[in-house]
Amino acid sequence: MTDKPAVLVIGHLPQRDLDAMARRFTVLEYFSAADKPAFLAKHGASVRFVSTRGETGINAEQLAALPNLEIVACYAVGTDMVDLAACRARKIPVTNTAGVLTDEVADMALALLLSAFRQIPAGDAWVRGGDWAAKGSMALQRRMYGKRLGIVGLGAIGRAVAKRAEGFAMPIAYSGRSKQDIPYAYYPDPLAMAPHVDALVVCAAGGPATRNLVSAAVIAALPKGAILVNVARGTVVEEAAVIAALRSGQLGAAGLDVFLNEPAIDPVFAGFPNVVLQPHAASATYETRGAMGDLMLANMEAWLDGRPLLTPVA
Ligand code: 8YV
Repeated sequence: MTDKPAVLVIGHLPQRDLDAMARRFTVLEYFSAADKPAFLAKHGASVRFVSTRGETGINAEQLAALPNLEIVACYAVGTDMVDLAACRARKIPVTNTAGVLTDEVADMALALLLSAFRQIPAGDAWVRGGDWAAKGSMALQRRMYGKRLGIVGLGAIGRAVAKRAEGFAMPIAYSGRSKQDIPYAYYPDPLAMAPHVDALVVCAAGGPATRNLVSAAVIAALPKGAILVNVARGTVVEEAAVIAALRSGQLGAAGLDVFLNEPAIDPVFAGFPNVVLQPHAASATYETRGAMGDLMLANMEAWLDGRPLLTPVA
């Protein structure tokens, strides 16, 4: 028997975080259970804490199986996969890892943007595959610096993207619910912004409020050949419209870190040579994932010790 409180670990975590958690909690590895309903039925009543990832969240059915749950701690900034309404109804606080991954995700957005403009992976393949020696120089690519950038969602990550893009002399526009005290061009929605930018970077939070925010109409309103980068959530863009626009050339290139149905994404993406793909890895460095694990645990320990939560989600 142990008097450590039980934490249900819904999303897979690095061993370092499981070990750190085990010092003060009884770790229940739901993520590796073969029969998840049976695992919940067996342990559900003992669970006081939940740890989950952005991709896994926690749904109403899982919540219902945890009658003594006190808190949900997310290893992510995005909590769109957490049933926040159900948590609110039961007064279960939810925490995220806001702040510690902002710059990492912004770095990935710029890497994807540069890769898409300059077709870095295609150049790499050109060298590796022997085309350089056999056929000579590869086709010219497009310049990035000085091009007009539109940011969909100017939260912390959007602002970090803008800061970096300033270094590339890119005039910056943004769309969002409200105008901010910031010297970038403001548009109330992506549709109004689209004709005025050469590249769109999607940084808006996921969830029902932003589903298909970057719609077929938005994509059609971009200048022909525009570039799309998504480091937010697959749900924020109308994916079928992205695929159609890549086929037609309306989108000239794309850099995508997030998709619908991860990790079993639409296989059509792998067939586009001008699309740079990442496996939802924008925050995936040792440094940042370490900081995310530490912050998630710090929130759990704060709750256990009766101290204020560090990063509660409103
Ligand atoms: C992570 C993320 O890939 O923070 C988020 O919202 O999507 C990413 O940082 C993920 O949540 C880690 O599980």
